[in-house]
Amino acid sequence: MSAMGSPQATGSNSSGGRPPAAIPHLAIDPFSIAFFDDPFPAHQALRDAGPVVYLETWNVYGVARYAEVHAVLNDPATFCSGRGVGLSDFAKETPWRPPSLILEADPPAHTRTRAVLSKVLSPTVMKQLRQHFTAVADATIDGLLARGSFDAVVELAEAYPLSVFPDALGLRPEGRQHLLPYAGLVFNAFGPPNELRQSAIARSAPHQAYIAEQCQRENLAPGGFGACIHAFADTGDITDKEAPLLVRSLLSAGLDTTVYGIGAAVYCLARYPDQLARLRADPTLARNAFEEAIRLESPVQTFFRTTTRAVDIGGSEVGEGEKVLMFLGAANRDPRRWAEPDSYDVTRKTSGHVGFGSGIHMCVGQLVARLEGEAVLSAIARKVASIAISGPVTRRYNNTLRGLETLPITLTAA
Ligand code: 8QM
Repeated sequence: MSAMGSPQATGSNSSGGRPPAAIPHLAIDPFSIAFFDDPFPAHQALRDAGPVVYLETWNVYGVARYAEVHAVLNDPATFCSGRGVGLSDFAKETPWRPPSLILEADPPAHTRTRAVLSKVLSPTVMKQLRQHFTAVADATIDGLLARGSFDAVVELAEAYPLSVFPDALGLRPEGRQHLLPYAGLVFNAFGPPNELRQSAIARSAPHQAYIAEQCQRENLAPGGFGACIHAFADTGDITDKEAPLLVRSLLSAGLDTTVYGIGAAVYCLARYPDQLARLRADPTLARNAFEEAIRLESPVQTFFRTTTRAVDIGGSEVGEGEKVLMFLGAANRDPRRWAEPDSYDVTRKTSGHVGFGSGIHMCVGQLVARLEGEAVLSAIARKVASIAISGPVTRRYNNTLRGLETLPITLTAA
């Protein structure tokens, strides 16, 4: 890595005249159950091995330090998305579904679709949703306080986004049971052809059929995100063919991510009662408390890029057409960047975390995610006195998403 922290084109001076450094080869499989169960020692090994590593299990490069992850995210011309952001290289393999017009696209095509989704999910639109999202969060927490003990994954982390996001999108009520399985499939499919990916794809047909149908204009209620996307086909910003695929992006990325984000935040508050106390003392910390949970747990753990040319990373050359795995979760806990990286601190300066990515592809739905997270944590701050873990916590395994299968908790009212 150069002093400026940005990957350099190879050629003269690319490594200051020094010979290229050997790239450490590691046997770590970041898509194995053992890794998912406890990724943190492996994250440290990946960061400490060097600025770039080679992962022998899948024949890809990896970056796990904050500086390199940030640099790769912010050089989309060298580290492209158009060949896929999973392990599969779309230049060599047929994608499992038609590529996303935003996630798996590069400028200039990406710039146009991104502009449309930015307008659909703009601050103005969030203002219109805030009152409803807040009221539903308050009612959800009131209902859970009345129950006392429940599974926070199903009854809160899944229930709340399911009660606001599909309606905001304009989906009909029937068939919504396909939404979470479809998203689980999308995130497993970014991974290698392991059991998680292969079994998800094998079971995918009914979920894919449901999603394709709901993306059609006639199935999206007026005033929702979906209808709003289709309206941009009338103004010529996108074509009639592109609109359904952009709706598909919201159905792929808009629900499970916030489920895992809210789950992460509740899990943090349950494990750090002192931080719940600080949040209760100042409920305006809700938005930052959610952001800090995104940093600490990094619901989206990894993404790939593909090199468009030979490039110097940290003094080592990586050739053209190579997959580079970015460990967002490891970067978000890199002690080179963060003080007390493994602690949950609701007053931490979280800006610069890469849990939503960084650069031109940074989460286009981040305002919706933050609105949901803030609404839930604000309701907890105002209404909940304590959160106790009251049963066995189990992990859910996914090639890209980090989160829990079950989180039994008991709430007491303020
Ligand atoms: C992940 O389909 C898509 O456009 C899409 C799918 C998944 C994501 C983003 C976009 C990053 C949240």
